Amino acid sequence: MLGRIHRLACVCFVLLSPTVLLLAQAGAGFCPSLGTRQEWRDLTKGQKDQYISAVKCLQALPATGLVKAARTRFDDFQAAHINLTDEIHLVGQFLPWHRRFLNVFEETLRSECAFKGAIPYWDWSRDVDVFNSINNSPVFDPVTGFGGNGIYIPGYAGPFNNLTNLPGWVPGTGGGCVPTGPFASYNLSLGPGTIPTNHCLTRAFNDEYAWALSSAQIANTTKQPTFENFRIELEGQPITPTMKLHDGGHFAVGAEMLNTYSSPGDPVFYLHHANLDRIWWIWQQMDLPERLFDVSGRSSVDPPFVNITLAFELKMLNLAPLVPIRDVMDPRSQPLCYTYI
Ligand SMILES: [Cu+2]
Repeated sequence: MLGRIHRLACVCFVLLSPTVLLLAQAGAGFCPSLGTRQEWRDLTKGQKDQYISAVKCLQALPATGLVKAARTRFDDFQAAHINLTDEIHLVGQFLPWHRRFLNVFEETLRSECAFKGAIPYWDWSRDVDVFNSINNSPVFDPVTGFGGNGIYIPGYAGPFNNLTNLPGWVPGTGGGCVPTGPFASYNLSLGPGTIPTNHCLTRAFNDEYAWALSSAQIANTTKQPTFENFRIELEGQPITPTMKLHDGGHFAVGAEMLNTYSSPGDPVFYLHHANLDRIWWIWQQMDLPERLFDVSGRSSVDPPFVNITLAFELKMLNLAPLVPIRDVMDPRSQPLCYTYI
């Protein structure tokens, strides 16, 4: 019945709203219901437990063989990201690819781990606007969150000891294994970078980068007039001279999260990227007729590249079938079917 009302409402809106007309033109699939993605601290204790349990379930299921060194289904996702890293960052498909990646992760939590909810997001601005720090974030609560900082290693400069080369580098506070929370005992098999090693989950909180995650920085991002300006402003270095929302989050958490290739080894990766995806959706909704299907940007970092279009296909390797960017432009349509509150 609900579906029918929705469908009827759509028929009316086709006459009235250019947005729905665009949807109709794209042939976007109708969603019987929408998942609700919420900020971590707005979840109930029960919802938090359910999400953590589902991720732990994925970490207990065997890998499907994309990469030999991957041990679990959770590692399969990290493996796909590692293998595709050079094709999906600093390019036009950066946001669409990560939107689809989270969608497949969310669907896998549901289909293989009986998860009933949606991926939560981490709105860092709620931490840094108040504390200028991510240290006290409920996301990193040792009991109801993802565990906290890594154990302090004096002089820590990353797994390859090369972070001191980065512009504006200041030493972080942790660097070692995360001793608290639900992932303290998880044994990662992939990373750092493209190297497979057995290691614990590491973090190195760095509040020197907290400023990059403020609501003022979000506003700087959402005020961009075109997708081209928006995606560059959001993704950050090395295309921009200073840190932006995407790299700011990776730097502020540090260690596992700081590695472009292997960062999905930290379960917080998915919450960080859900927030970036939410900000993209906020930006789209500010002018839906213009922005719902607005994509652009080079297709690869190195030439020869083309300008991506809606027909550009997003690879998920053995995680999921190829889909064109067109199919991930509207979170309210198949295969995505979610909304943010
Ligand atoms: Cu990525």
